[in-house]
This record gives sequence, structure tokens and C-alpha cells, in this order.
Amino acid sequence: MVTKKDLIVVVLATFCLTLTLFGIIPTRSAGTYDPWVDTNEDGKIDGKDIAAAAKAFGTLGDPTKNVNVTNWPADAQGNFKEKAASYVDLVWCPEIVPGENVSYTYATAGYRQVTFQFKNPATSRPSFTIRVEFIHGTWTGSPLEVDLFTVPGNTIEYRTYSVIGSSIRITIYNIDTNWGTNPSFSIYITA
Ligand SMILES: [Ca+2]
Repeated sequence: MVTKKDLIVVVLATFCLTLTLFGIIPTRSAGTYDPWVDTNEDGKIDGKDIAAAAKAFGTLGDPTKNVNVTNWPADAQGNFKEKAASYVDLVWCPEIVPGENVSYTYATAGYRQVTFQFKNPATSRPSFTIRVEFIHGTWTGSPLEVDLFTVPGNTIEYRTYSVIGSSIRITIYNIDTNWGTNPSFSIYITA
């Protein structure tokens, strides 16, 4: 028994054969090339694509397609690199006694810029010296120091850095000989 599907297959197959035999494939496409219609992905919409559609005519299924994506943003290991959102941290440090220091490290991979604002709340003493370094994740050498500055009492200082490593380390030294206090800082990591 000849079904409707068989008829359509025959008609399409004849059409394809005619195109092939008589070489009347138009050199100028009537529409625009659509890669989703190019089922055998040879860069050309022709009888082979129609034949494939004809062969599958009437079948049912899940239209979800597996796709390969090229030129996606990836890190050195080939993992997808999602654009990071900016973040901020506000820190009230513990009391740093004379001669001591505290360090804070923040991830900066995928970020563009860091703005650091430091507040020394002391009326006059102590002064704090701030060391700012970038660390590269796979780099075993010394961290890259990008800034070293001293903030006297009753002073707010802020600095901005371009990201040049996978993390930034802020070390706060109390350079006084007698006085300690609790400094505070804000750090803005910007995508
Ligand atoms: Ca094709």
C-alpha cells in the first residue's frame, strides 16, 4: 500500500534527481542561507538537505539540538569564563599593635579594577603603611608589589589599581612604636 509519506518521498526524490541530472540548481539563492536548514552542514542548501528531510518526514521527537559553540570566552584551561559581577568588602580591622601587620586577600581573576579606601581613625598616632600586591595563581615567584604608602592619623586615603593578577593582597603595617588602633577599609572589585 502506498502511503502519503511514500508519495512525498517519491516526489521529493524525483525533484532532487531532476536537479542533479539537469544541473538546474540555481546559482543565485532565492533566500538567505540558513545554517539550521543545512542539515548536513556542508555550507550549501541543496537536494541532500531536502532528501534528509524527506527521509525523516512524519517522524516525531524532541526538537532540542546539540550545538557546538566556537570562540566562546574561555580561561587558559578552556573553561567557560563567565563575566564576574563587581563586589565590595567593608572591613573593620582588629587592633593592630605596634610593629604588627594584618593581611587580606581578594580574588581578582576576571575583574578589571580594584579601588581601595583606607581610613586611619587615630587622632595622631599610629601611622599605618599599606603594601598592595597582586598574586598570579600559577606563578611561584614573588607577588608583584604595585603600591606602598603610609597613612597618618585622622586620614582617609584611596587608590585605584588595574588588575594584573588572580588575587590582590593588602597588608597593613602599624609602623608606630607605642600606639595601636583599629583601622578600617573598603575594597571595590570592579568587573
Ligand atoms: Ca547542505
